[in-house]
Amino acid sequence: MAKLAQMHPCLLVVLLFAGWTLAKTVTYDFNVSWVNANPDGLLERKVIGINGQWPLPVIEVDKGDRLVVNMYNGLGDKNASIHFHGMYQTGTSDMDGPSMITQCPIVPGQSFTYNFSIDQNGTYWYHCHTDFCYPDGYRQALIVHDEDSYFRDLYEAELTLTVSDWYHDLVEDIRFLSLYNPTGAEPVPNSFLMNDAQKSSFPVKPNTTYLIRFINIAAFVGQYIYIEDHTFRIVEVDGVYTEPAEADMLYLAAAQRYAVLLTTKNSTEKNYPIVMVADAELLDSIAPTLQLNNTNWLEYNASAPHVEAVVQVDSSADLVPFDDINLIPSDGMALLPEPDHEIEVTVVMGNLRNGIGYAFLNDITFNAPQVPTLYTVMSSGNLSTNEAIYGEYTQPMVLKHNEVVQLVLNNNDTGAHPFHLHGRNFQVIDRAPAYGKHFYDYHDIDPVPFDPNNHSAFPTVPSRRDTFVVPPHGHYVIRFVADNPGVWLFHCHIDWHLAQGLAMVFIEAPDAIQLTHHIPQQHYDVCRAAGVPIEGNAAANTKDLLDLSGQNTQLPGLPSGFTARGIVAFVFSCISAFLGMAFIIIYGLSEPQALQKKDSADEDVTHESVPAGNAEQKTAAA
Ligand SMILES: *[C@@H]1O[C@H](CO)[C@@H](O)[C@H](O)[C@H]1NC(C)=O
Ligand SMILES: *[C@@H]1O[C@H](CO)[C@@H](O)[C@H](O)[C@H]1NC(C)=O
Ligand SMILES: *[C@@H]1O[C@H](CO)[C@@H](O)[C@H](O)[C@H]1NC(C)=O
Ligand SMILES: *[C@@H]1O[C@H](CO)[C@@H](O)[C@H](O)[C@H]1NC(C)=O
Ligand SMILES: *[C@@H]1O[C@H](CO)[C@@H](O)[C@H](O)[C@H]1NC(C)=O
Ligand SMILES: *[C@@H]1O[C@H](CO)[C@@H](O)[C@H](O)[C@H]1NC(C)=O
Ligand SMILES: *[C@@H]1O[C@H](CO)[C@@H](O)[C@H](O)[C@H]1NC(C)=O
Ligand SMILES: *[C@@H]1O[C@H](CO)[C@@H](O)[C@H](O)[C@H]1NC(C)=O
Ligand SMILES: *[C@@H]1O[C@H](CO)[C@@H](O)[C@H](O)[C@H]1NC(C)=O
Ligand SMILES: *[C@@H]1O[C@H](CO)[C@@H](O)[C@H](O)[C@H]1NC(C)=O
Ligand SMILES: *[C@@H]1O[C@H](CO)[C@@H](O)[C@H](O)[C@H]1NC(C)=O
Ligand SMILES: [Cu+2]
Repeated sequence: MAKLAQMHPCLLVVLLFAGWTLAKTVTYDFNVSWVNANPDGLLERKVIGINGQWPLPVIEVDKGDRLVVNMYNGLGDKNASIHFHGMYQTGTSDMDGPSMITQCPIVPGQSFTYNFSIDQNGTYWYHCHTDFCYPDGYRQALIVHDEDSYFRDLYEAELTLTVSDWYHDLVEDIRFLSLYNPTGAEPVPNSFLMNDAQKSSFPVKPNTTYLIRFINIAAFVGQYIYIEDHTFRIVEVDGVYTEPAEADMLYLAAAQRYAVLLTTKNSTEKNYPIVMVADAELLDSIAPTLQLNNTNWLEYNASAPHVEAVVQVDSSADLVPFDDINLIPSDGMALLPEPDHEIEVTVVMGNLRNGIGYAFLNDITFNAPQVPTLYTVMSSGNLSTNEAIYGEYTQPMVLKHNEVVQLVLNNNDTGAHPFHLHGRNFQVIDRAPAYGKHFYDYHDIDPVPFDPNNHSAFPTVPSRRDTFVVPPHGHYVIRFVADNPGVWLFHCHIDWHLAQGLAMVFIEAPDAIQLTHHIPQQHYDVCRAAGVPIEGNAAANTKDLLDLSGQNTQLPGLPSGFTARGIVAFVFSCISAFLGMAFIIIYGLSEPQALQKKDSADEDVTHESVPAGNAEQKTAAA
C-alpha cells in the first residue's frame, strides 16, 4: 500500500480502469517428505509429497505477483531443489533451481526460500531438479492467471489437465546408468496418469467455453491427446499466446504445455473420452500389461455411460497431431535478424570405456562442475567471460549481452528429444522432418543435419516456446536474444537422457550477472551443509581460474571396433563364462565403429570410478 500512496491519484484511476490488479506476494510453505500413494491402482509406493500430501499443490498466481516458496527438505535420504519450468527469472537466475548450475543441492534437514516475481502469462509447472528426483512424484502444475489475455472474455471456466508417465520403482532402484544396460534403453513406465490418477471424469456444463491447460509433467514419455468428437482452438503454447489455431489433436513431449479453448456441446446425453495415447516409438520394450491408451472423460452427465475409447491406429506414429511450428504468437514478434552468435551441436548416443551408455552433444557428455556455475560467474571477476573457467565437460557457452543467438541442434540419434532452454522461450525457425506422417522419415536413413544453404524459408513470425522436439535423425534451428543475464541449462527433458549427460550450459552476459545479481546468504548456507565449495572455477580452484585440473571429466571412449553389442556380449559373458570373448569378437567388431571419445589428458582421472560389478554412474547432478 505504500506504493499506492505515492502514486499520483490520476495514475491510480488509470490503472484501475485498465483493469490492473496490484501485484501481491503469494507464499507457499513446502515441507517435502515421503508419503505413500497408489495413483494407478496397481501398486502403493513411496512418493515425494508436500505437507504430507500427494498429488502436490498446484501453484497459482496472477501475472505480476511475487511467488515465495519456502521449501524444507524433510526427505531424510534425498537431496532436492525446485525448478519453476518456463519462468524467465529475470534478475533472479539464482532462483532457477538446477543443482550445481545455479545453486547447491538442498540436503535433508535444510531449507531454501525461492522468491521471484512473475511477469509472464500462462501455463507452467514446477519440478525437482536435483539427481533425478521428479520421477518420484516431485512435479506439479504452475498456473499464471492473466485477466488481460485477449481471450479472457471467450471462456467461462478453466480446467488444468496434467499427463505423465508413472514408475512403480523408486528412481534409486531403477538400474539405468548401468553396465547391464549398455544400449541406454530407457526404463519403461508402468502406467500413465492424468491429474495423477486414471479413468477420471471432469464434469463440464453444456454450451460453455472452457480454457483447458494441458501439461506433460512426465519424466520421459510424450502423449498424443484428443477429445472424441471435439475440436478446440490453441491459444497458448509454453506461456506464449498464439493466434487461435483450430486443432483436434496435440502432441505433448515431456515438459510441453498448451492452453486451448473448447466449447462444449449443447447436449448432455453422452460423455466423451479424453484420450491419451503414449508415444510408443520412445519405448524400447512394451510389456503386454502396459496400457498405452488411457481414457478419462469430459463428463456432461454423471449418470450416462463412461465408455472407453478405442484407438483406431496400428501405431502411435500414425497419429497426426497439430504441428507446433505453425503456431503464430499473438504478439507478432518478427523473425530475429541474422545471428551474431551461431552454435551448432549434434545429439549422439554412445558408450564410454566403462561400457555404460551416455548421451553427448558433439563429443561431450555433461559432467557437473564442482562449483555451481553461477557461483563461478560471481567469483571470477573479469575472467567470467572466459569459457574455459566453467570446465570443458559442462560444455559452457558464454553469450554476450543482447546478441542474437542461433542454435542448430542436429540429431544423430534415432530417438526424438524434447530440448528445453531455461530462462526464456525461443523462436523456432526450422525443423525437419515435420510433425505428422513424415516425422519418422529420416529414422532409417543417415542423419540429415541442418544445411544453411538449403532449407525452407524461415517463418516471418516464428512460433515460440521453451521446449521443442528434435525429430529422429533430423534437426531444428532456434533463435533468441541474449537479453536475460543468467546461467541457463539447455537439456533434453527426458530425465533419463539428462542423467546420461544430454545437457550444456549457457552463461549469458556474465559481466552483467555480476552487476545485477546478489546471491543471498541462504545459498551459501545450503552449500556448506552439502559440503559444496562456493567459489572458483569448475574444479573449485580459486587461485588459478584457468587451471581446471581435478574437474569432473568423462571417461575415454571404447577401444576402436568395440560396440554396444560387444558390451552386451561382454556382460553376457560375465554371466555365462561359456560365451566370453568369442561374443565380443564376433559381435563387437561387426557393427560400425562405436563413438570414439578423444581421450582426456589424464586417462585415470574420472569423476567417479566404476567399481567392478557395480557399474552405476551418474554424470549430471542437475
Ligand atoms: C515436516 O513434516 C514432518 C512430518 O511429515 C515433520 O516431522 C516436520 O516437523 C516438518 N518440518 C517442518 C520444518 O515443517
Ligand atoms: C547430496 O549432495 C551432496 C553434495 O553433492 C552429496 O555429497 C551427497 O551425497 C548428496 N546426498 C544424497 C543423499 O544424494
Ligand atoms: C523476496 O524478495 C523481495 C525482493 O528482493 C524482498 O523484498 C522480500 O523480503 C523477499 N521475501 C522473502 C520471504 O524472502
Ligand atoms: C448456448 O448459449 C448461448 C449463449 O451463451 C445461447 O444463446 C444459446 O441459446 C445456448 N444454446 C442452448 C442449446 O442452450
Ligand atoms: C502476455 O499477456 C499480455 C496481455 O496480458 C500480452 O500483451 C503479451 O503479449 C503476452 N505475452 C506473451 C509472451 O504471450
Ligand atoms: C448449441 O446450440 C446453439 C443454438 O441452437 C447453436 O448455435 C450452437 O452451434 C450449438 N453449439 C454446439 C457446440 O453444438
Ligand atoms: C443423463 O443420462 C441419463 C442416462 O443416459 C439420461 O437418462 C438422462 O436424461 C441424462 N440427463 C441429461 C440432463 O441429459
Ligand atoms: C492403443 O493404441 C495403439 C496405438 O498406439 C494401438 O495399436 C492399440 O491397438 C490400442 N489398444 C487399445 C486397447 O485400444
Ligand atoms: C552425425 O551424422 C553425420 C551424418 O552421418 C556425420 O557426418 C557426423 O559426423 C555425425 N556427427 C557426430 C557428432 O557424430
Ligand atoms: C582483471 O583483473 C585483475 C585482478 O583484478 C587485474 O589485475 C587485471 O588487470 C584485469 N584484466 C583486465 C584485462 O582487465
Ligand atoms: C535440399 O534439401 C532437400 C530437402 O531436404 C533435398 O531433397 C535436396 O536434395 C537438397 N538439395 C541440395 C542441393 O542439397
Ligand atoms: Cu532425450
